[in-house]
Amino acid sequence: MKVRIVVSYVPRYRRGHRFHFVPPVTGIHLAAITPPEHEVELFHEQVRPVPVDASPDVVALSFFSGFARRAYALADRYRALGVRVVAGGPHVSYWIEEALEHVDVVVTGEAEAVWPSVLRDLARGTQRRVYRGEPTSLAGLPTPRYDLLEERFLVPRVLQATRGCPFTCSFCTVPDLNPGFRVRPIDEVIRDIATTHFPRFWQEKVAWFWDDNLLVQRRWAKELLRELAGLDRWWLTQASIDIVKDRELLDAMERSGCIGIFLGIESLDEADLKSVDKRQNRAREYRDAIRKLHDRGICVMAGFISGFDDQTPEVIASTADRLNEIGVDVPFLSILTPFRGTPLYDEHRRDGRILEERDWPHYSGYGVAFRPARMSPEQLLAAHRQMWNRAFAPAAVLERLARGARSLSRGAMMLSAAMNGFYGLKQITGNEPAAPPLEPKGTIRHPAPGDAPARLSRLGLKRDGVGISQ
Ligand code: B12
Ligand code: SF4
Repeated sequence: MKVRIVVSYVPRYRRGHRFHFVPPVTGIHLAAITPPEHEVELFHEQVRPVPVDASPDVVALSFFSGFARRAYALADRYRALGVRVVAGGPHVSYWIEEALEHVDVVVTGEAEAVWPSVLRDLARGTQRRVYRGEPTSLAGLPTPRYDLLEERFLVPRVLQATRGCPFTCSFCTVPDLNPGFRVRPIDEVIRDIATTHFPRFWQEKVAWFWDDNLLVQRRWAKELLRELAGLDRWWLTQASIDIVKDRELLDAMERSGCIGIFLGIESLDEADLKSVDKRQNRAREYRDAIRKLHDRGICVMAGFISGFDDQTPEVIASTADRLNEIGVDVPFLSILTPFRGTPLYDEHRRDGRILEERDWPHYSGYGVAFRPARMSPEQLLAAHRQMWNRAFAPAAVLERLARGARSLSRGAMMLSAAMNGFYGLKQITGNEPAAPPLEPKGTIRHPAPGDAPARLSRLGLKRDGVGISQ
């Protein structure tokens, strides 16, 4: 069969992006695990329009909640042409019934164990409507199909080396979606990084791990870093802030070419962190933690969330200055979003705080889909935009770059300059995060409170307070 994989996307800025740094790993991974008897093509809607024609036998759609309406519209058009559509990913894993109104087959959870049989059944015309992908071992996974990537992605070597996270932040679907913590065999990760795939030197040089929390298992991580050190690469990933307690790990990160770490800092206030069960963070230790990474020349990218219950519009706007004070090199500023599959969703649903009239575009990370405690949804949106504009104003960007020039390694400085330049340019040209449209909207049928069976319990797993156990 001819399988067209489509990764849906909706621009989240008023005038979209001109540059596209990094692709998702989802599409190239799904293409790699597609059995060879099928012909695969791949489209990232982020960088080029997706053709809607009847040439593929099957369209495989992947999307986040914020892009669901767009993906469904695409699915409807393909189905009108008689093309069968399969959907997977973090949205449909929790919204099966909704997705089945637009697609033929839904794959929930992780695809590895079921994808070949989904395709086999489709080829025979005996497909089921729902396949439940359970977490499996990460050993033996193929190298992502980098050859299928569009050239417009500047840093194409993305990969995943681990899955899952031992923490339980209440706004995050990872503990439920990817339970436990699993690692790939190190030689297979190194194979994916060591092999030559790309035409430009920096594309060979940089490896971007799209992991949930790469460095959790310290022994495995240190061994991986030892191997990486021999490759003369630069690498980046997401990690939890507790890594700074392990000096040996930090040194190994520096030696192995780490140029950037994304930390989910989320808030500068302890009460906010406590309210979302972010127990690994200590606001008073941020400055010191960031200094330890700077001492090794590593660029600190940090996620901040607006919309915690204790926050006021003033607190949110002032965060823009406070994040520079603690030393963050590149801020990523989003709005709290109650995704189904998280404890936050269940709480907000129970307390009647979900804004049911707000459709999926409000779940893109830059919209407000719930009733904040101490301000209106409109005030939260406005405060977030104010913070974003302050954080990427020329003075704030220059302050970060000047500090970076003193503390960051060459690769880390290039990363910081590229990211700050990218967002700074958006700020001065008024290309800020777009406000999601209030109309037209679809209908989200939220389940009755308490009627949101978490994947975790279906899998016979439970949260034990520090992580996930059987
Ligand atoms: C890497 C990552 C990013 C990267 C890359 C984004 C991208 N487009 O891929 C960055 C940092 C840019 C990012 C940004 C955002 N992210 Co993000 N991200 C992740 C993360 C940590 C890993 C995703 C990943 O690549 N995994 C590895 C690949 C191989 O696995 P996978 O994508 O899950 O795909 C597997 C299955 O889902 C399934 N599958 C997926 N699609 C399909 C399709 C078909 C047809 C089939 C059969 C199977 C299938 O099979 C795959 C193999 O098992 C996840 C957490 C997680 N564990 O899912 C969050 C996550 C996906 N992100 C999330 C969010 C909310 C965002 C943001 C909106 C955050 C924000 N506030 O701005 C933005 C959106 C930006 C954008 N442009 O898309 C949410 C999505 C929740 C939801 N219901 O939508 C997640 C789940 C984290 C969370 N908060 O819970 N993110
Ligand atoms: S540390 Fe990050 S990946 Fe882990 S549960 Fe919290 S937000 Fe999710």
